[in-house]
Amino acid sequence: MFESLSERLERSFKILKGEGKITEVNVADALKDVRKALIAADVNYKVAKTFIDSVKQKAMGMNVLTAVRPKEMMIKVVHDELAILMGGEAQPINLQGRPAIILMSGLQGSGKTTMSGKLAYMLKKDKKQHKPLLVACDVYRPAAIDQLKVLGDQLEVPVYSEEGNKNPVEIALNAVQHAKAKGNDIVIVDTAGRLAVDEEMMDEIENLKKSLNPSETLFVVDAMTGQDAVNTAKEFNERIDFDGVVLTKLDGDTRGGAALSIRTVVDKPIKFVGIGEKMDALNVFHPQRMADRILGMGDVVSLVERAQQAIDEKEAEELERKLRKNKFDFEDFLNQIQTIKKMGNIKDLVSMIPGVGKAVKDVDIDDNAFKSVEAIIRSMTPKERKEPSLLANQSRKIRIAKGSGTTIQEVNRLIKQFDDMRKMMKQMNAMDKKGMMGKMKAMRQMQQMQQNGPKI
Ligand SMILES: Nc1nc2c(ncn2[C@@H]2O[C@H](COP(=O)(O)OP(=O)(O)OP(=O)(O)O)[C@@H](O)[C@H]2O)c(=O)[nH]1
Ligand SMILES: [Mg+2]
Repeated sequence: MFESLSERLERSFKILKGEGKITEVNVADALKDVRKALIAADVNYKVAKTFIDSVKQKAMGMNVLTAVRPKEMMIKVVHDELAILMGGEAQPINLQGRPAIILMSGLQGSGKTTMSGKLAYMLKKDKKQHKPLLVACDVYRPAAIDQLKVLGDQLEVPVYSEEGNKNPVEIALNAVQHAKAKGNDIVIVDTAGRLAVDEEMMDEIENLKKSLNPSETLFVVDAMTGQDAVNTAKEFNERIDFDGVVLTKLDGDTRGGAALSIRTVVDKPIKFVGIGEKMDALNVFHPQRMADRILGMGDVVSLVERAQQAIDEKEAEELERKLRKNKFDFEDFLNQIQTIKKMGNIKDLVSMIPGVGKAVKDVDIDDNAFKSVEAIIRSMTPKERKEPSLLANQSRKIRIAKGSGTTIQEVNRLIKQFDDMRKMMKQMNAMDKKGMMGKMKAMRQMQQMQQNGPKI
């Protein structure tokens, strides 16, 4: 599903390729596919429709900047609109009150207990040095109390529980008194979940909310449950009017479309996401990042922005001119390496390229890895750099290898790579004369070649 979504989006935006202006006709076609892709990513169909309508309105008649093609422009419009729909900015939790009370709610197995622990850990580590107290209000399963105690021990956070007491409201109120006495400034109340929404559970959580008057009531939901997550959120919200959503298990194979739907359907901010079982696997929710994830295109937007900053327009034009005439030489190669270096950490950069992110996660890319390539080029005479054909001469290669502290094999490999790249750039240039993405592809190719190339 991961791949099919990005591919589908790529395809839908491709329709716009070569169009000078965004018009109703080309946008309608592209957005039809985007809508399907959103639904495949678990976005509620009504939400997807409203979303598409607003993107269409924004995109229509927008004059396309000469530097950016309609396709790229559309990606940015869709991306920004997704982020806006999800709340734009990250929303903090409310910690007013002495103690501040955080009430956790949600279905069975959604991750309430785990998230309670994660929150306690985050707050304890915070520079304000909070002293949280965890409260076990799951009165149905003795194991639930033990689970929280184990977490508390591990985190060195106290856990309040009352064996035998079957009244969660009483336990919670007692816990608040206990916190006051012990100087705990935050009380995190973990509650019992049910397999599905039922009256008993709703009554219980409603009573807890009324009696405790928490500063923050969080609804915890498993992102893997897709559309069900939206329905559950709606039902909980109608009953307890929660303050924020926690989306757990985003480390799984889910696109996160539920985030967009929940935000739109219940109009409550998503505040945290859970990304694993460990206690530090908690992130503050960032709408921008979630938009990247839903689009599944890596961070195309910032990639384009960073590329635009680093590449001097004039330089780029000159490079294109040379490419057209097939005059790309080692001097230009060296310049390209400098440009890539200017754009920042190579691994970061490569991982932002759509479809590449996952692949390079475990690959070790050394930022210094260009060093030997640079050394080899710098050991060439200016004439050799301008006329790579001179390098067919064996004694020149031996001299360059010596000068750069490399071997003749490494020099040979670089020359071969350079030839391959020239061919590839020529082909690409024919396909894509002006686009920024074309240049990005060229750089990506260089980086891939570099990975296989001589190592220092
Ligand atoms: N991969 C992953 N697993 C998670 C995450 N959050 C929780 N889990 C796991 O999901 C399972 C259920 O989590 P709990 O925290 O016990 O869920 P709960 O809501 O307290 O469940 P009940 O107490 O039965 O209502 C556990 O195995 C957790 O380790 C997450 O962000 N990622
Ligand atoms: Mg639990």
